[in-house]
Amino acid sequence: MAATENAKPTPGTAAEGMGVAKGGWFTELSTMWPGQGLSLKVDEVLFQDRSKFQDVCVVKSGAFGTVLLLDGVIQCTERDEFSYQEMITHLPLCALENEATAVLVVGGGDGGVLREVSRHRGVEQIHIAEIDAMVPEVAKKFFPEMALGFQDPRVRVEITDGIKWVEAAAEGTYDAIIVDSSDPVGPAEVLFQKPFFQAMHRALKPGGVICTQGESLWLHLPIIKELAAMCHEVFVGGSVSYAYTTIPTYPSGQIGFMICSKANAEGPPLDPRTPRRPAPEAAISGYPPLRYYSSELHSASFVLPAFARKELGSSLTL
Ligand code: SPD
Repeated sequence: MAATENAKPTPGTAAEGMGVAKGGWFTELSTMWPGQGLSLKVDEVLFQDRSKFQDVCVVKSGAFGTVLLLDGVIQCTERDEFSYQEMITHLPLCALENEATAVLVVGGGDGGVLREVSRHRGVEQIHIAEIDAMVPEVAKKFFPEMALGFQDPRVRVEITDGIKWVEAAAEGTYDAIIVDSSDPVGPAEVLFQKPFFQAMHRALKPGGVICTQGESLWLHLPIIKELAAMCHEVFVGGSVSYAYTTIPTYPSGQIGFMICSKANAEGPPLDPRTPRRPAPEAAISGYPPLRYYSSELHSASFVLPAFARKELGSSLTL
């Protein structure tokens, strides 16, 4: 037997999780949630390859349908993706004082956030900056209901580094920037750092809003605390807030969003807790209905449990 066949992957890494998939079960292991791991029974591995940036894998699970894994971490499943994609999109877009016309999605290569942005009929330009060309290709093939957004003629796809795209954008280009990233290990690490947030702040119109993947209150409070403090420094005169959604296949069944708005000389900072318009169009031909977001849930999603409010309160403006 070759030495490599005996070699065990390092415990707690993506490689270990993928090894388990071969035995019929996949367990999602990561140093970001040590000592725990969601397990899914895998009926079939539909796709597995290494892109320039990461391991890309699609499996079929009886419990959650088709599942996209990047570096062994669950990005979305057919059964519950709508919770995350609807909330990360409609929280910022329905909160804006004036309806958005120009929206940027950073990451989001699976197309789910694009699908949700495209429900907003007033948006004229939807840009997406995704670093990994393999992700949209795989999404179009294995997640047709999620990749619907790519068909919208308002969408311009750029396979590029999101930071470079944002840095190159003219000041005040976007009404909203949605950062649909993976976790801050690997290619997405820079998307949680101050230079990127400063660049987003610059690229926003006055009164504009960002909404970024903000990890789990149960697992990542120190990371979120640091992120909120950094946002407080960057979005001076604007607002910094945090909301969350429930989703069974993300670690601890919950994921949050950092929502910050840029100061607006014409009025007080945006309070994103109050939706300014009704939920977007749900009945678009060929689209699934809205299945999670509602105006009531919008406001409720900003109400944090006491332990989280205690830790984050000094950095959040709302
Ligand atoms: N722990 C995984 C967090 C993944 C967040 N991004 C998912 C991309 C879905 N469009």
